Amino acid sequence: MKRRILTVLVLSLAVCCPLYSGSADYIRCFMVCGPFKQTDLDKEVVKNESSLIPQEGKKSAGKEWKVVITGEDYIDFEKILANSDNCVGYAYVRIDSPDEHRVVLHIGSDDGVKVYLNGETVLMNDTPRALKLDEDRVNIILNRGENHLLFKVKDIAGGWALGARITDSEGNVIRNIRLHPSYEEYKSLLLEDCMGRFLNSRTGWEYYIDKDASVKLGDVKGKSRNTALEIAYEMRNGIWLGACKRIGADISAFKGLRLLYRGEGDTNSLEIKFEDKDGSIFGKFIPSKSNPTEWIGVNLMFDDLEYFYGGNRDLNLTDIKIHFAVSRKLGDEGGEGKIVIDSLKPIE
Ligand SMILES: [Ca+2]
Ligand SMILES: [Ca+2]
Ligand SMILES: [Ca+2]
Repeated sequence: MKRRILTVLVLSLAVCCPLYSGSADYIRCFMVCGPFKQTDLDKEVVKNESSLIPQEGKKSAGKEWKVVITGEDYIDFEKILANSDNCVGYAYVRIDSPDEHRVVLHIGSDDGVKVYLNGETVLMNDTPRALKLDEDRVNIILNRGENHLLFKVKDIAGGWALGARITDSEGNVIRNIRLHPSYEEYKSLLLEDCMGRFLNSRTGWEYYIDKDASVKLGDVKGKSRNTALEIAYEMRNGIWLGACKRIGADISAFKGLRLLYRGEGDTNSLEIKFEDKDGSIFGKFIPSKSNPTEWIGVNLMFDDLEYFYGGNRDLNLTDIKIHFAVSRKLGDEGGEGKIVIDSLKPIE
């Protein structure tokens, strides 16, 4: 997969971050461009806009096309383009169809929307409105081969969003068409973003400590000046301590997570543990210490994790907690130390 991370934006959910749990197949990945100061949907922002075939990283009217992926049923232009009013933005997706297909395009938008398919206007609804999924339904014909679907969405004030999906005339999902860019291609970026928020938010953590040990989570600079999670601990008379949190994402589509970390202080054992809903705990021991300036990458392959205890012998990856625990094993020093978790990135 070709990934240009810098030009890819990831839309996120406020609290939790299921990769996707919607029931219908809303289009979750688009190429977008904007905002443009314009409120007349019939006025072209880009010359011959009806026939636009954008390319990621290329510009139209001075603004770059970016791939966005969303875990929700719609894209929120206020988040991905700008917190803006009296403007328009484009969203594009290519549809590859094996045959000519009569299908139904369902659209919800905030506010008005104009839709072009293969250069023709298939919908114009210039209404100030809140997002209501499937509010507009349009019968369209997909050509055999590539089809270019372009949405021009206008915002007068407040929210600015688009939700769209394609079904047959009975409302069933059509399985034999392919979308580009696609959720499948970019889903690892959605999980990457989710893991970033998992590490960088201080809410939702549970702590466990032995005797008078202590553990404190904080923010420090990571390897690429990102925010990283710092785990500062004092073992005192205890032999273990840790913190854990639900990641709130289904990670079963991935093979593992790549951990990037460094550690300083006394020598102990760092345990990365995965706990599923029935309490099965699988994990891996790694050193708590590194050369202070050195970042260590560890591939946590789900199939290679050791069964520790609890639950059944299966690790169900659809809803897990991740634990960071430090323990004083035989030969370890106890004492104190700091561990910085830079990132946990999906391995496909
Ligand atoms: Ca707005
Ligand atoms: Ca609006
Ligand atoms: Ca289990």
